[in-house]
Amino acid sequence: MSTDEVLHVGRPNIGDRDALLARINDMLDRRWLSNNGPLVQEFEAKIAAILDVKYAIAMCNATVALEIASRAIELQGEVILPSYTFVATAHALQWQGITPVFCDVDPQTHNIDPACIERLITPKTTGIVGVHVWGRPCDTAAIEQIARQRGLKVMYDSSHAFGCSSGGKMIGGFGECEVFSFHATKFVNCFEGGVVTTNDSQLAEKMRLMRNFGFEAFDRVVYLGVNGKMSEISAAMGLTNLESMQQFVDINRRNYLQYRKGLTGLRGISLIHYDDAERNNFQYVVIEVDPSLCGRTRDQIVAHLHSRNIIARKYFWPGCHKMEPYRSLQPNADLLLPETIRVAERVIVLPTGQAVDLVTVSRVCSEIRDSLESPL
Ligand code: T4K
Repeated sequence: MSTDEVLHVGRPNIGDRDALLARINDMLDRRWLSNNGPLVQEFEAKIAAILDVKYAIAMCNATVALEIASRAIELQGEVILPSYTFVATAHALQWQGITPVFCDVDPQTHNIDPACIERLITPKTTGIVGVHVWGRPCDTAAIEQIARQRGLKVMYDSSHAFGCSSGGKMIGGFGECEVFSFHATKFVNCFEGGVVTTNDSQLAEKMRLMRNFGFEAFDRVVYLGVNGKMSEISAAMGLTNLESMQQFVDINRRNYLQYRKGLTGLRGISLIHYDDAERNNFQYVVIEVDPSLCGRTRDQIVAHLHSRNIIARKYFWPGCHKMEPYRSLQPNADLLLPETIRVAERVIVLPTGQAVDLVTVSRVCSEIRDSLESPL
């Protein structure tokens, strides 16, 4: 890749084009473009098999899937979630009148800290939404134990965690349900798409109805519903990408290992670790900057990279609690989120995926080294 070309985080992986185009041709011949078509059903069956869950319900994106899932499990009042997540996790709750209550994270894992959950529980709390940030699993055992003791519902935003495991079990079967994103930037994508997984047949049926306006049959509506359906062309892309899923993981892992080599020895720069005992998708290459050790702030390094056309990202700075409407509604949330603030000020997400080769990874690493060595 030339240094003039802009290098983004989140360039989509593209599977076998001929297979995709063949599926699209068949779809056009069938004249069945949406509304639970055969490609969506095939995609759902494949996701359920990969994740070893009974039910997978495909939706138009993960944000709408989170909204439908949280309504289906009857979350209301206050719900505890991390502030250190993409803002969609909080918006999905707030959008339907639920108050997101922001919980601090464990600085080692970047995931919601179960030790901080209990002190946020009030009589209005109805549930907990864990987020498997970067695909690294939440402490599901601790979260679900708190939930059981306090009579709360649990669901997971597993947008980052497709193909990842927790304690050897695929993420997808924890809590009441889990929500995956298949957005263009995810390592398996449907252009836009989301899937909710669950082992609860009644919940699955309820969500199927809710994603289709609540229609149970022609002219018969049994729930308040919305249009959350996945289109056939999205499922065509998803099915095609699933066929290359292992190849995408291998590329991500190869890039991750090359980053590890290239960043070794850089004081104050640490690459987050993925547990070799688990299945990982390696779709996020995440470094943490310790300014006291490397003499540069995270923002100085990001500015250097951007000046070199490497559009590294500061996910999930500044934390949901600092974004509207939460910033105005909960101006003192900061006080309970010291680790969130620290992590959000240190993280840089680097480019990876099929569009990034080893030479490019080495270039990004040497630009990071230059940013530490160049005069301020
Ligand atoms: N929960 C969590 C924990 C999530 O991370 C997300 C999404 C959701 C929920 C919601 O899932 P969805 O409703 O989207 O299914 C991006 C993605 O848009 C977002 O899906 C993702 N998380 C988040 C982590 O990253 P932004 O605001 O950074 O998007 P944007 O437009 O800056 O795109 C990122 C980069 O990707 C661009 O710099 C260029 C590149 N790109 C993007 C697209 C769409 C391409 O090269 N080609 C493309 O087609 O949020």
